[in-house]
Amino acid sequence: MRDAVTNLIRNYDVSGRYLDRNGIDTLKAYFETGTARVAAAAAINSNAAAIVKQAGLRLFEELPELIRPGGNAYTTRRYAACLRDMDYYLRYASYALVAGDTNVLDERVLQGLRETYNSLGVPIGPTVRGIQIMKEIVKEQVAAAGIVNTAFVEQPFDHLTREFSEQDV
Ligand SMILES: CCC1=C(C)/C(=C/C2=NC(=C\c3[nH]c(/C=C4\NC(=O)[C@H](C)[C@H]4CC)c(C)c3CCC(=O)O)/C(CCC(=O)O)=C2C)NC1=O
Repeated sequence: MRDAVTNLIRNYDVSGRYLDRNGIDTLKAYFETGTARVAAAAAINSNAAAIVKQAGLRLFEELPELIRPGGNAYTTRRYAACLRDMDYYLRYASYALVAGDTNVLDERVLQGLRETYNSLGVPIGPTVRGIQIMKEIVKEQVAAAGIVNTAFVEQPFDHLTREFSEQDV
């Protein structure tokens, strides 16, 4: 698992270089957004259950067939599994926000997930939609916490959906 700093150092160490202008600029950008990253993680932490619940409601309102007989989230057990998955995405996204790096998502979330979903018939498109809905809700929460520029919040959610979608053969 890597964060923005260890990732940068690793890249320079591989070629035995001191940190040059690019490296320093990358570090500066990371530290300058540090307080906002931590505040975003705090906002997610104190609203996590509500964010997941709200995102689930919006998703099932948009795609009601998911919770009808024959839908993948039909039955209480699968409905709960779906919200639990959303909670995983949210929690790991909060880690990635603090780390300033999406590596934690690759290692802990995305690895083998597509295969699992395919074998269980969990539809990827609606899952991606659910992740995007969570992104919107989190951006609202982070803005409500007084953070002006919320663009960085999009990164982990977009990484999850991009990776999920790209591996689609
Ligand atoms: C931390 C990393 C991690 C992830 C991400 C993870 C996901 C994950 N989701 C699963 C199931 C599932 N995932 C869903 C999710 C959904 N169904 C839908 O229709 C919606 C679109 C969607 C919710 C947005 C459902 C319904 C199941 C149960 C499927 C079944 O058992 O038939 C399973 C199969 C085993 C189980 O049920 O626990 C895994 C491994 N597990 C992990 O350890």
